[in-house]
Amino acid sequence: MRELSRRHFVTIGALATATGLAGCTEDDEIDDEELEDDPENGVGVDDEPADEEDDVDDEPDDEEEVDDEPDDEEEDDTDEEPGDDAEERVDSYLTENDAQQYDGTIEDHTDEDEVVIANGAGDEGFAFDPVALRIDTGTTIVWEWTGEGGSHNVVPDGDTDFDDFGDDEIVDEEGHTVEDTFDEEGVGLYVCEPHAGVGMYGAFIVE
Ligand SMILES: [Cu+2]
Repeated sequence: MRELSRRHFVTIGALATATGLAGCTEDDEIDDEELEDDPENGVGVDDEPADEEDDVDDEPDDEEEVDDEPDDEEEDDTDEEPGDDAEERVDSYLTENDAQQYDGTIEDHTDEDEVVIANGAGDEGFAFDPVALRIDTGTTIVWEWTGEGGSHNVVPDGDTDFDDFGDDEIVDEEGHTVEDTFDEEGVGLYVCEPHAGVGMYGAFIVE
């Protein structure tokens, strides 16, 4: 008990002394200024928050840059979203329109300079084949008339990303072709207008 009491008094005495010095002497004011102006303390404290802010600012920027780079699409999970979205758009378009020949498969025709889509395929000639496919940018799609199913055309439709391909001229001649080269990524959706009622739709992804 005695020791505790002594410590108690000592502490109070020290506080009282310190308070008195701080409030009444120039020496303590100088000490405070020195602490504030101390290069190590002052600069260090100021720099750390600044660095943290920079880091926080940089990270979102880096992520955005990664998202914008097509090259990283295969590696970055966040970049798979556009591809998934494209597949969903193709799938929903062909499913909602009951597209003939479509079984959920999007044929992979990447790494091909030219792809031929039969116009007038299927048992009755009311289908495109392949009905859904993916190609690379720079690939040429050739729609080739089979001569089956009567007269057809190829017309951009729905929320297609490309609206300037195909030909709305209605033709029944076997061997007739219409071709377009796609240099930008996106989703192409199209219909044969005379046979829209029987599900003559097609779609492709340019990636
Ligand atoms: Cu047709």
